Amino acid sequence: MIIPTIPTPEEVLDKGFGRAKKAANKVRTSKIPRHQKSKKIEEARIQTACDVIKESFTAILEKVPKVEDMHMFYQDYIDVVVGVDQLKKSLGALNWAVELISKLEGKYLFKVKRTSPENASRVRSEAFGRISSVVYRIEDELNFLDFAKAKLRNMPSIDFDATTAVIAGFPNVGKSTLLRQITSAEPKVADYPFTTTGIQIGHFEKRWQHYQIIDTPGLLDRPINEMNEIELNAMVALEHLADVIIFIFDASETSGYPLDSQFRLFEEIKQVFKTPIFSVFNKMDLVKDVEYINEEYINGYINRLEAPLMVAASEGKGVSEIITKLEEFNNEKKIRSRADV
Ligand SMILES: Nc1nc2c(ncn2[C@@H]2O[C@H](COP(=O)(O)OP(=O)(O)OP(=O)(O)O)[C@@H](O)[C@H]2O)c(=O)[nH]1
Ligand SMILES: [Mg+2]
Repeated sequence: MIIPTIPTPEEVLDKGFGRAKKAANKVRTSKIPRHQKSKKIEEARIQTACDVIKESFTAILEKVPKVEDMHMFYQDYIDVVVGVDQLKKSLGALNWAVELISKLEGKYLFKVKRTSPENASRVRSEAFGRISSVVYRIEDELNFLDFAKAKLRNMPSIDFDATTAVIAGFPNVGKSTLLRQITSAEPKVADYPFTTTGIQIGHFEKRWQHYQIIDTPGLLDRPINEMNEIELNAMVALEHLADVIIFIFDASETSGYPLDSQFRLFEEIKQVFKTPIFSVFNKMDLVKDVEYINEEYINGYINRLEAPLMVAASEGKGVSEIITKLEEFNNEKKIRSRADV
């Protein structure tokens, strides 16, 4: 999401009061009769300062896209990353400042008109004091918007027309490795959990059909209300983007998580999202090295699943079978949607 540059209160006021000074100089050198000048100068200063400051805020308000008009994925994404309520509250504060400054502008321009030429500068100084305090009142909100700008700068750009598979599973099971194998995306791969903290997207095309593969952060088998921001990013992608979920098990358990826990997460995801799931047993190359993980042990899990695929993602083994399965899924999806029409 593109949030424009957010100024500090000092920057807003410097700009407003600086431009006001220039406007005053213009009046000072103009041909207005001398006895009217001091009032005209102060009027120009108040008017210009207010206009410039209001414009700083309205420009931001106009540029920030409306969250409620965005796709639900982005709404939830923004909510997880910065909080939609807090974002709206901050924009609301900018609006509040604009309205209050408009009121002060009217009030003090009227005061200058009614006061004596000698008193005009004192009235203007009072106006500037009030304006400054309004701008400082929204300092926290400006800080928050600046933080939101940085956090939302790299919001993932989703292709909502492509057939989308979301890769999910425990941390460290090889999700990003698989994304690298299927697409030309290059997410970071490392031998520790939570390497991936955001959403990574890769694309590929097969028979004129566009596929989008989304790699997500690892999930643990714990309730949603105990999940951290990293895990919630994965949940948001699963909820709003997945036509199909590719659930990766680490069959070797070398990532440190027992198959039992991984299976519980699988069941949970299946229940919560009601989206078709492919189950994939990864790191099969390591299975033979682990003493107790024998055929019988793995079969205990495999028998409970619908035709899981056996792969070794880091070696590229079994990856083409995943792609074929995606193609088949896509063809069925097309047939189903034709039947719906
Ligand atoms: N031996 C073997 N190692 C693998 C395989 N797939 C992935 N790995 C390794 O497992 C580790 C984790 O891989 P990642 O792709 O980063 O795992 P991830 O699921 O994306 O991890 P997070 O992003 O932390 O959730 C890396 O050291 C990979 O090289 C495989 O099939 N066989
Ligand atoms: Mg990863």
